[in-house]
Amino acid sequence: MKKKRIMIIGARNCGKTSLANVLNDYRGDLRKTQDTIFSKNTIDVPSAYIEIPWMYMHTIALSQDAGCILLMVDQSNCSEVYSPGFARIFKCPVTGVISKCDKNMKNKNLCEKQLRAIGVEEPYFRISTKSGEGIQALKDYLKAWNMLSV
Ligand SMILES: Nc1nc2c(ncn2[C@@H]2O[C@H](COP(=O)(O)OP(=O)(O)OP(=O)(O)O)[C@@H](O)[C@H]2O)c(=O)[nH]1
Ligand SMILES: [Mg+2]
Repeated sequence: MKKKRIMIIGARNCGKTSLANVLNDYRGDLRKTQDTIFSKNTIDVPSAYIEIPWMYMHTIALSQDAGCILLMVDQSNCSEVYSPGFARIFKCPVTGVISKCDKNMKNKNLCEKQLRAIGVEEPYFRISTKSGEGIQALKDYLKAWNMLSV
């Protein structure tokens, strides 16, 4: 059976690859690419797939290889990028992640509101790959789903 990975979806620059690197225990440079990146534990989805609605079908197709989805909103830049109810198009479980929680604390409630509007249920994970906040809690949650090895 094909390995099911954690699919990471989010807007441009929201911190998808940084989070993927943490979940893959990769400590090298932050590589930039427009392509989908399949790694040990993750599928890093290009931001174009959610910014352009007709590309949603590619996201749905990719999600066949996902055991769960992390849907990210960026606390440092809360522009609305998802259509209402977006999270409900997937068959696998969707978890909300608020990235860059070390920045713009004033946007905390707005990020939570955005996740609710796109159909993601709590709990939400507030993380910072810079300070490390929330990373262990997210890893533990993913381990409990058997999406990360111990
Ligand atoms: N302050 C802060 N910066 C972060 C955090 N995570 C990532 N960054 C920075 O945000 C920028 C974008 O990070 P990436 O991980 O490349 O984001 P991405 O979503 O993969 O970007 P694209 O693939 O280009 O859409 C980089 O400069 C990172 O160092 C975070 O938790 N806090
Ligand atoms: Mg990236």
